[in-house]
Amino acid sequence: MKVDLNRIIEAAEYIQSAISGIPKFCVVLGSGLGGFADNLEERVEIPFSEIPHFPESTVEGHKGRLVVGMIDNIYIMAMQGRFHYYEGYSMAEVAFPIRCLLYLKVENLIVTNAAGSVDPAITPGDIMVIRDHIKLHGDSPLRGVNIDSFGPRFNDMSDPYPKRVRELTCECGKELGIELKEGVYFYMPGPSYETAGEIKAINILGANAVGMSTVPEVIVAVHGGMQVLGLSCITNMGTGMRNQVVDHQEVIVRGEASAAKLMALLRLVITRWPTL
Ligand code: 6GU
Repeated sequence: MKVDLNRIIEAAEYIQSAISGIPKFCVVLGSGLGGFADNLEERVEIPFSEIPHFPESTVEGHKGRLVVGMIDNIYIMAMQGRFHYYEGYSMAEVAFPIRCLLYLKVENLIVTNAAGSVDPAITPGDIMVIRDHIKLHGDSPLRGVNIDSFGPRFNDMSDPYPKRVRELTCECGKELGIELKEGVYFYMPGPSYETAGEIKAINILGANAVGMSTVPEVIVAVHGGMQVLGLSCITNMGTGMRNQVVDHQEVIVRGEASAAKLMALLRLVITRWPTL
């Protein structure tokens, strides 16, 4: 599917017609983290399949719907499931939901994911606040005709995960007794997990964790001026960092295990955000 402004508008208007008002946040929930949306009050659920032009999520552990509702009296949207490049979608399709959020004027984006560690100091069960990302893969969700109403052709990426948001998150972590790591997320298109050589290279290049999501969405969000927070649930060590292979089932189970921590953190971050 070609992503153009008309399709974005049609999808966004459908979403708008199904909800009441504009959510203050969208939280994108990664593998094993979908449970967060079940805690929303006065929930409205919109399956991706109902939304015009929305791709459909195909991975195990991803539900494929938008959930809108209240958390501590704040109106938010959660994306249960997301799209990945390895499913065969273009980068622009992967980021299509974020374009819809921009059109709806949702101002804040929290992206979560399951990621592998390439840093011995970051271990399974840790939550890593994303300080920055690296994407050397040549494709971009912004490739093609620029939609000037969202942002400039050559957009700034000097501060995609603003420091004030990261600091707020770390304060919330301290208050909850949740230890947070901070680091750089390296994007890999997948679907294969990395070789041991790739994991070593990714570490040398300055990253702390690696995963197959988040960055396409963040690029589009930053292009459109959203304020972004990225959180990685570390589910496993990268290939070659221990004598066990990376297994998708483990990624799902570990994601669920750190989900409780992440949900408590998300909730507090969302309620504290207004004071930014
Ligand atoms: Cl080790 N690599 C990638 N690319 N994605 C992951 C992962 C590793 N662990 C969880 N997701």
